[in-house]
Amino acid sequence: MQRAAPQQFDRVLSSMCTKPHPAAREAAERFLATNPGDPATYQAVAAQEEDALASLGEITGLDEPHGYIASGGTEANIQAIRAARNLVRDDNPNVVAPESIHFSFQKAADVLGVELRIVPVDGDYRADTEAVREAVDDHTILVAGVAGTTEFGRVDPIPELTDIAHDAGALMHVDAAWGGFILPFTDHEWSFAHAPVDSMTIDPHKYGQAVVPAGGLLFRNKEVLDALAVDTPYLESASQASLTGTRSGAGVASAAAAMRELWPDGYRETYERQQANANWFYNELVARGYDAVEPELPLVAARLPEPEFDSLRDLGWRISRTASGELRVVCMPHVTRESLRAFLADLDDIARG
Ligand code: 0PR
Repeated sequence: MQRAAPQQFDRVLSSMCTKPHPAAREAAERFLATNPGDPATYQAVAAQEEDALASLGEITGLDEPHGYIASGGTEANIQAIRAARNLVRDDNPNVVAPESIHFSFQKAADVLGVELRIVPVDGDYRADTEAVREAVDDHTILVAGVAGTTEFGRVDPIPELTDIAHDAGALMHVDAAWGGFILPFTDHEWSFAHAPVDSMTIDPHKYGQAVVPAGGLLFRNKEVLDALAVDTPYLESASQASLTGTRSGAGVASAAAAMRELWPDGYRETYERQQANANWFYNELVARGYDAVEPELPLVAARLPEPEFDSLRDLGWRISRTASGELRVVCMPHVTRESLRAFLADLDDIARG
């Protein structure tokens, strides 16, 4: 029987997934048949999950982290809103978020029956705090900010947004699904250490270099996590807070292994290398006359004419565009300087005609 070729990563420039760390891959394989959804039966993987949560707590400045390893950022975001909804119990709840919010919020609003109030971003693609302040009201259950936006890699003013949320009696959620393993090495104010944020999404299967699926959901207070729990009468453990029932033990064990291996030095080195790659790539694009957005995190967006974009895709480059049409290049751990050079060489050939 012929086996399908595995993903070749050298031309993948738009994904937020990457090659897992070898230790993560090995741990995943060992835990393939375990189910952290039944921790009393699968005790070894339950211990791995504790370990992963402790690491996530260190990374995000949370001394006593409550939460779990989810299937990804989508589940984590849905669950953060669900927890707020269950806790606050408003008859007409709304969630306020900047337009840079990931599309998983649309799904969350739809499944949970809450109104999603999208507000504009400022000239630098960050949540406009005045617009957020105007949008919140007595029915706001949660305000969300993004720490590392999907399209431009921007960080919202999290401390200010947290004040606005709490003044309105709402919870504050930070979506650091992509940025969470990068931001500890920057000056940004994004974490539990910088503001009394209530919940956070931070995905080991993105910059954390775990295998898919491994998302992270964290809560400052146990009470908020408990708002998600349902009774599990025939299991030995009494309740379950996750959205899915059976979960991937491979994802959980790989997340724990990746963080044991890489936090903090490995992640710091990756960040420094990839930020340098992003800055270099940005300068190269600007030198060629392209209108590019200065990278704050390792993600470069630039205006590229449609024919160039299409030709690059035809050459096998895996690239994507923002909603407003810019090329997005996400400098994930697998993206090398060599590969960016090859991309620019192809772009130059195409532009020359
Ligand atoms: N929050 C943020 C800020 C994200 O960027 C994403 C995904 C999510 C939440 C949702 O995470 P999950 O996809 O784990 O549920 N951002 C990427 C995107 O939409 C996801 C992605 C990943 C897309 C790999 C393509 C790809 O090859 O662009």
